Amino acid sequence: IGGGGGLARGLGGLLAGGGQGGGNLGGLIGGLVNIIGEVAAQYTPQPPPPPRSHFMNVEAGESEEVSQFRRLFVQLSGDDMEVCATELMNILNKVVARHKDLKTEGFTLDTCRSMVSVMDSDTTGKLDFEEFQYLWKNIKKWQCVYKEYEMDQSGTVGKAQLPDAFKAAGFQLSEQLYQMIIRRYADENERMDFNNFISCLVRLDGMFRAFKSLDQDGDGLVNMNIQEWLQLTMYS
Ligand SMILES: [Ca+2]
Ligand SMILES: [Ca+2]
Repeated sequence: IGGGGGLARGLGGLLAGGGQGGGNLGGLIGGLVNIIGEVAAQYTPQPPPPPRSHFMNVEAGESEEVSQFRRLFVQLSGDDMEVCATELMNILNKVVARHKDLKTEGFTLDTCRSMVSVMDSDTTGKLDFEEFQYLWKNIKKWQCVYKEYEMDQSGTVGKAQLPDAFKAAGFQLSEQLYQMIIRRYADENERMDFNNFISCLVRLDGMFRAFKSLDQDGDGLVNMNIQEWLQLTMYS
């Protein structure tokens, strides 16, 4: 988008400038502007730069923390430079295997497919660097919240801690919603382990962002048809 949009704006500016300056010189400049206009109309924008060169460009000006994370991303994402659900599952399960303090049965492929679809803003079916970075930052943040709120011996977050834990994670929900979340994400003792806690928050965050992007005037209401509703709910 960046290349095409920038170019279009650049040409737009050039044409507008020529037109204004053409007042005195009349037809000559007018003719020139028309030619530029024709050239612009025929111009086919080049395809966006390949991921690798984009990747090198960004690397030049970024902090050590980001470039470290980028090196990690390169290792994790493989040749396609994108993280698919299986790759995400392997990464997350490696991480939790190293953190024995996080009570979890591990991340399933289905959970990871859901996380990828919720995070996949450009609908490529996989996570690029930006999408993955956003997800990873959140997981890191929510891992700290989880550690803070799993208070008893079980190492899980219970129904009683859920409102405070979610508030610390950035969400304030109604009592009814907490009930629903417990029903969907907790075990029969109404406790959430780490993978359920994270997948719930990833989805909640994604759904909040989806709503906000649809609610452009910010009045808290969205208008959608069945097609849009299904696109939103079936790819999540
Ligand atoms: Ca990959
Ligand atoms: Ca994507």
